[in-house]
Order: sequence, then C-alpha cells, then structure tokens
Amino acid sequence: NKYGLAGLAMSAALPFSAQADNPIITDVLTADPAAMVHDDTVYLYTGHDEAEDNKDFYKMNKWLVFSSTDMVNWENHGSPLAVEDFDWAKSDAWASHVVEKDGKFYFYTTVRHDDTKPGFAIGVAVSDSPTGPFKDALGEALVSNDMTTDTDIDWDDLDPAVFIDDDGQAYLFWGNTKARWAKLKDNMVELDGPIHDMDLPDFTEALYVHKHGEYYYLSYAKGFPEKTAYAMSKSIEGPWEYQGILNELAGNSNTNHQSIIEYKGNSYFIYHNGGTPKGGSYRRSVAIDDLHYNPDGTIQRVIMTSE
Ligand code: FUB
Repeated sequence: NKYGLAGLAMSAALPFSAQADNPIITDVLTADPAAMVHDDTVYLYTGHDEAEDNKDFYKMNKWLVFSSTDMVNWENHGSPLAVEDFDWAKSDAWASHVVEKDGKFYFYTTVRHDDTKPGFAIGVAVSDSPTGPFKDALGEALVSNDMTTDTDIDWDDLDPAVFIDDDGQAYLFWGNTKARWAKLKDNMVELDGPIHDMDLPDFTEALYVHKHGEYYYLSYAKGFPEKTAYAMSKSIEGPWEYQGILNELAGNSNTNHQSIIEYKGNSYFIYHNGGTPKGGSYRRSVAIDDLHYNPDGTIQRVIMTSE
C-alpha cells in the first residue's frame, strides 16, 4: 500500500483514490506524461528514455501509449508515433500532448527540426484512434523557430499543451524560457491569430492547462532542477495570478513534467521521477499522486509517494 500503515488510518478519513505504486510502469522507462480521459478510459502518452546511463543526455526516439480504467493496471499499447514519422525532423521525441476533437485524436509534440531550421519545433500528427498509429498532419512543423529576433533561442519551441475550452475553441501553449500561447483554428493544425507571451515567475518549461470549477489552471516547471508551480485565472487568456509551488523536486530527476486530470471523481497529478533502479534525469519513470483542491479553488501541495 502506497501510504503504509499510516495511510490505512488516514484513508478512513480522507478521500484518497486507488492507484498503483510509484513509479507506475517499471518494465520500460517513461517520461513527460500527458494523460487524456476518453470514453471512461485514461490514455497515458509518454516519451521513452533510452539513455544507458544518467551521465548521457536525453536519448529519445519515440513515444509510448498506455491505458487504464482503474489507475492501477496499465495496458501497454506500444509506440503510436516516432520521430521518423515526421519527415522534416531529425531527433528528440520530447514532451507531447494528445487531445480529441470531433472523433479525431491530435498528437502535438516536440521534435528537433532537420538541418533546414535551427533547434526544436512542434509537430502535429493525427489518428482516428487514441492508440494510433498517428500520421504527420502537415508534412512540416506547426511551430518552428526562424530565429528572426534577437531574443529567439533554438530551445524555445517545445513542450506543447493543448486546451479545448467549453465553447470548443482550442488553444496551444508551449515554450522553454519564454511561455507562449496562441489560438488554434477549428482544423486543429493551424495557429489562429497572434502568438502571445506570458510572464511567469522563473518559468522553465512544461506548460499545462486544465480547468476545475470556475478556474483555469496554468501549471509549469519552475527553475532548474524543476519544481512544479501554478497560476490561476478566470479566463483562459489570463491574466494569470501566480499561486506558488505545487510539487517539489521530483526525486533524482532534474525535470518534473506534469499532467493533471480528473477521473471517476478523483484528481490526479501525473509526473516523472528517476524512481527505477538506475533511474535519474535521463532515465525517468512516470509517477501518479493525488491532487486536492481547497474550497477557494487553490490546490494543496502534492504529497509525492514512492512505493
Ligand atoms: O524529456 C525531454 C524534456 O525534459 C521535456 O521536453 C521537458 O519538459 C523535460 O521533461
């Protein structure tokens, strides 16, 4: 039991949810979780760390997808998409996010552009099934860096997160060092209108947006090594009011990439740590802990569990 004896005593009084021990998947390395609830099932999309050693840098070539209907047992559906599926990309299957619209599934993801453009870019692939296979929707990047301004860096176009509001309008959030957002057109594969910058304290990367009750929540990786911080707003377009730290440093991983969902009446904070034997910053595994809201809409700090 992840809460041990103390947990047994607490569970009589507190609404803890059922879920697997952390890390939730131990037979393959998983990173950068992005979860989607569809048809009463949770689909968990992850990157796949292939580095042999934590002294190496990230070695990531494809994404994986898992599903669960109880947050305890996870079925592995293999790889729905790989870097090689984007003709214009050369490496780095980094963080992604998948959403459903009108029966189609859109897989937004970070890759490194081939040598025709500098640095990272965001691609989008599409499928009729949540488990893929996904196909490149555009044959080119959705967002890529043309390095036209003095402040452009070749790391700034990564870590996409898409939020579809109650009125059907979709928004793309992304960035490293600079936090950005833009509307998406109805076709989900073109930006609609200008790119906006956001000013978030000590922003690093890993933007994620969700809604609960009357509030929108913008969470992100802060500083480095990363903690997860969050801000709240009553409008998806901001302004965002900074609320503080949501999750502390994730064990022995420098990064701490979150996804937040509600499923069967409980809220979950999904992230990665270096929790398997030989785990670390380049050998990460997905973990899940409970997330609790206060009556005023703020979120309690996540209590990370490791067994
Ligand atoms: O997995 C590679 C990168 O590390 C991701 O894009 C970032 O969010 C961080 O988790």
